[in-house]
Order: sequence, then C-alpha cells, then structure tokens
Amino acid sequence: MDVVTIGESMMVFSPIRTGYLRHAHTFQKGIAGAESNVAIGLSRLGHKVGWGSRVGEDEFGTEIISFLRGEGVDVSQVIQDDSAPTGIYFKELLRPEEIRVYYYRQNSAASRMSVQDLNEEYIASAKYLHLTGITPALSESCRDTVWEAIRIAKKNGVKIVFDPNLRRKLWKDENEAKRLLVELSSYADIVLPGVSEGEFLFGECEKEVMAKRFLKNGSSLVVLKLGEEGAYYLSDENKGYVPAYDVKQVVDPVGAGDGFAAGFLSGLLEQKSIYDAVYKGCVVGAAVTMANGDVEGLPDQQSLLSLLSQQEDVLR
Ligand code: KDG
Repeated sequence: MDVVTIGESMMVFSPIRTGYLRHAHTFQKGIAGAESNVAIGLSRLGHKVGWGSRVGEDEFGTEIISFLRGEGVDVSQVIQDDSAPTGIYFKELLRPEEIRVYYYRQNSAASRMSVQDLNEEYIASAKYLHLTGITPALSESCRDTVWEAIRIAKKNGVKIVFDPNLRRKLWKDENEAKRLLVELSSYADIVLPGVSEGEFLFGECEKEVMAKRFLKNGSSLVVLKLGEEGAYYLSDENKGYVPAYDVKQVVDPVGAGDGFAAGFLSGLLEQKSIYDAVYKGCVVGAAVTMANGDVEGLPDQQSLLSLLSQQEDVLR
C-alpha cells in the first residue's frame, strides 16, 4: 500500500442552482469526505491506497463503498455499521467564493469508529498514513482512533501526513481544537495546513514565521497552502514558494485542499523533488476547483497531463 487514510465519508447534496438552501428544490448527489477524497485522488493518479472508516448499513453507505471500490481504492477496512446512519451534508452555493456547508453527521456511523477498527498490519504496510483534523472532532472514540493510528504508524516507521482541516462547525470548543490540532501536528512528519489554519493554530500570520512554528512543533516538512498564491514549503534542508496553477474560473472550491494532498503525495511517491511534488499538489488542487463536487474534478493521469501541457513552462 502506498497510502492508508482513515476518516468519515458522507453523501453530499448540492443544489443545482445558486441561492439560499431554503429555496433549493433540486440537488445533485455526490461523495464527500476529506480522507476519501484524498484516497480517490491518489488512486486516479495510479497509486495503491486504502481507506478505513465506518459507514451505515444503509443505501448511502453501500453507495460510498461501491464508489470507492470502483475508483480502485481498497475498502477492505471499511465497516458497515447497522447501529448508525451514514453522515450527509448539504452545500449552499451563494457565490463560488461563498459556499456554506450544513452537516448532518452527529452520531453517524463514522463517529463510532474505534481503536478496535484498526488493523496494525494494514497500516504498517503503507508508506504514508494520511490523517486530518476532522476525525478527532467527530467523537471521543474517533479521537482515540486517530491517536492509536499515530502510535501504530510511529511504531512501524510509516510516515504521517496530517492536514489540520479545521472545521469550526464540528468543534464545541475552539481552544480545545487548537490544542489538539497543534498536538496532532507535532506527531506528523509532514503537515499540510491552509494559511488560515496556520494562523489559527499559532496566532501567526507571517507565512515564513508560521511555517517555522510547524517545524519547531516537531514536523520535518510543512507545506502551507496559499490558495491563489500557490504554496510555501519549509523543511530543514529546503524552502520555497511554488506558484499556483492558473484557474480561469473557480466553480466549486470544496475539496481543493484534498486534491492538493493527493497531488503532493503522488509527487512524493514518484520521488519528485519537494518543489515538483508541491506543484503537482497545486495542479490537482486547482483541477478540483474547476468542477462541481468534492471528487469530480480530481484528475486521472491523462487529464493531469493535459492540464500540465497548458502550463508546461511552470513545471520543472
Ligand atoms: O475538504 C473537503 C471536505 O471538507 C468535504 O469533502 C467534506 O470531509 C468533509 C468535511 O468534513 O467537511
């Protein structure tokens, strides 16, 4: 396995027109969830990836498993739990820059993930374990699961990649969110925060200083996602800014960070330089924003090549 990731997947319902949700009548259904988005992205780029979770023993749970299996993601570690439903969420599309999300995931099947769900051998078989700050916000048992997955990864020399993915609506207490996300980041070899997350975690808005805080906190590499400005990476040996892929029109930005993680990890797995891996992350993240839905824009090899050929001069 190249990458193993663990976290909640949901069905997402997006109105087909912009406007307040109260006026929406027709919705497009899709698959969502930060970790499964990354898994799908990696699989489309040709990597071996496994996703672990719980979904309900319901139609949506069955659909999510079939969809991920169809994408080539290993779903052998996914449990269908008949005691709770699959989570769902709704998008409210006001403008491309203003999308609100409404979760219906409290007490979902995934929120019941527990330490017993983890298979040490399976995690140990991966080169990278990908985790996000969403899972520990779901429940106590999810939090314990994340810590146990970290313990297993550390014990077996599996590199940990952590995306803080701050979801304010999921946390009851922002101080607790900050404390825990900083602590989890300290165990990650690689951290992939958005710049606003870095600001939230360390109260620091200057990018290079913020990146240094992540290294001081314990990580070996941090990649700050800067949206339209691209990304900034810092390790003890390397640092630099990487330009964004030029997107003509953003259709739906949700999932761009997961696309970035998929492209970046794909670059690392292909032994690219950090700069090139970060750029691949930027391109895949950009591709996600050009399509409606959280996973629809994730490119396969062929569409990635066609995107790259449009901005060939930037990729070194
Ligand atoms: O990064 C995109 C995710 O946020 C989305 O797919 C849904 O996992 C999700 C969440 O918790 O918001």
